[in-house]
Amino acid sequence: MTRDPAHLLPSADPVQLIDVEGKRVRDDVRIPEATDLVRAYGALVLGRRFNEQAYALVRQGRLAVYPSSTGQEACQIAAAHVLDDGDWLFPTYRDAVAMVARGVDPVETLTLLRGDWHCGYDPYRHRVATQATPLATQLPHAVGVALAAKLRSEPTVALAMCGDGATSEGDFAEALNFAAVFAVPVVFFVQNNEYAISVPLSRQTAAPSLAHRGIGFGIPGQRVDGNDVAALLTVLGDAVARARAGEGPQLVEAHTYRVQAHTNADDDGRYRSADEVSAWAPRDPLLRLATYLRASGLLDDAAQVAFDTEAERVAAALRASSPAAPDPARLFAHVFAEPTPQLREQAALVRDELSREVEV
Ligand SMILES: Cc1ncc(C[n+]2csc(CCOP(=O)(O)OP(=O)(O)O)c2C)c(N)n1
Repeated sequence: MTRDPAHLLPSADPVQLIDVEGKRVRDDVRIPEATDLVRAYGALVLGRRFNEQAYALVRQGRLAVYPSSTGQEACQIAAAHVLDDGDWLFPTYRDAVAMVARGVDPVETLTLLRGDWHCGYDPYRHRVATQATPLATQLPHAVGVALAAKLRSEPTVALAMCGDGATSEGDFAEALNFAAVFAVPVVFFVQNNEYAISVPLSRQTAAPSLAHRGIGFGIPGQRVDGNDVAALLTVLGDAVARARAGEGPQLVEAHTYRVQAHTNADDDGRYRSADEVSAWAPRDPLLRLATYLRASGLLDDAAQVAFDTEAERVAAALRASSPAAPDPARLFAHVFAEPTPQLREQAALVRDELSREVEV
């Protein structure tokens, strides 16, 4: 084993292949095939519409909460598109669009965010783990799946998503260390969107970048422009290929920005300026890919209409769905085989509370 850390060092700047004006840069790095870029663009259009519709459902009181990935859709699409069918995706609460891009039914995707006690879909069908709300807890789970794949000599890669704030959790350090020591095929994909609710990145780390944090674990780090889906497909795709080839865990940090508030329950005006937010508008992931594809003759009005129509079909399906309201009493049903006295007491309190509710 080499002790020279040079090969673990991330690039000084995030890798970018299509700049904010939609122009190709960096001839030395492979750009994805045209068909992959067009497919990614269609998924971006759908992802943006999904985010808008889910946010609207919250305002109508039909969804409990929605942590939007508006502005981060390139990360979402790339995370899904770089995986093979047999791989596993481990998403967080913010990664509904990645799950949809992986094939999970859009209506089922929102089950957790409606406040139900289950995730709403079969995790084994599309190999998408349940969305993790406790920060970073999905990372050791992904390492476990990757270790199992290695022990069984299966070609499976686990891709685990997390935010910049989650990198301060103990689970992040434990997952990276275990993964590196046992050289398992896992890719840790950090969407650095600059904020953990109101806490800025400067309060999470003093490292040169989050990708640099891999060095201490013996994991190579990569930095990529998180609003450039072409760069993401290449960098993340290469990381998945290396993990699959037996080169051990990989850490990829995507530099992006959370354009909307943390959730509908957050007032972001209290901790950041409107100018800071609007400065990210020209870096929008859809805008620059559309400009690039149009200039390259890969996207015309007819193709755009087809993508928009598909996005509207999914938005209409979300609006039309009216799943039964979750029964709060079921919250207690699957915690332990034998409920503890405390749980029984809490369940009784909820039952009592519900019995007092009067129709208005
Ligand atoms: C273990 C744990 N501690 C605290 C929280 C409360 N919490 C929810 S989201 C969040 C911020 C996470 O920020 P980040 O990891 O950057 O992801 P982002 O929300 O920006 O996608 C916090 C502190 C939680 N869900 N889990």
